[in-house]
Amino acid sequence: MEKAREKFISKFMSYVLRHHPEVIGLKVDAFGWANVQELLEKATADSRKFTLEEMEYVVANNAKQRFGFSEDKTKIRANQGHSFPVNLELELVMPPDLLYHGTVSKFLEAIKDKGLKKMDRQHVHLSPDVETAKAVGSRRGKPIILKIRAKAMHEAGHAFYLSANGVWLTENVPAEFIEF
Ligand code: HQG
Repeated sequence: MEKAREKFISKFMSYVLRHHPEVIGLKVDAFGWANVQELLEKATADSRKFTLEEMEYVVANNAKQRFGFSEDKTKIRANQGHSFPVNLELELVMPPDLLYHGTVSKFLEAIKDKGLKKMDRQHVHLSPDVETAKAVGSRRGKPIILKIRAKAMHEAGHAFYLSANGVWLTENVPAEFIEF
């Protein structure tokens, strides 16, 4: 598939499955699942027609593994990144000693003051390695990498989850656990 086409489908699916299913009248259940046929039909009605084969290609080849099918492949959902409340049936997992967060300098003062907040999402997103955190921060400018003392947070009672695509999620990161 052409890269531009893949990106268009991935962006569209991210938008409706994570943020605004209502803009195309798509139903998403409490677990984040949408019916595959309904998504294809509603996308077509919105002049954004793509095929099941194209959807399958995007799900399989997405670099960040943003989407997943249900076992019987009748349903699809985003693996993380939602802005509306959704039960992803995430398992509590013990984090490694350190995790990383990529951000930009203009947020540093607020982060030093209030810690990392989930902002418009359902969790704070943390990366398992510096490279990934750099890529996340670069979306907004020159990346600044914060080291998160994840194990110490866990010992202090903070819950950590690992999404199906390898993103570490937690409710908030108090500033005392951040190395600036
Ligand atoms: C910042 C992408 C001020 C935070 C990526 C970040 C990731 C604060 C921004 C995923 C703050 C929120 C998530 C505070 C945090 N004051 N700013 N107290 N606490 N911030 O996009 O982590 O392509 O919601 O540093 O690759 O950047 O969508 O979070 O800059 O995995 O699949 O507020 O999104 O994945 O931004 O990115 P976001 P994020 P996808």
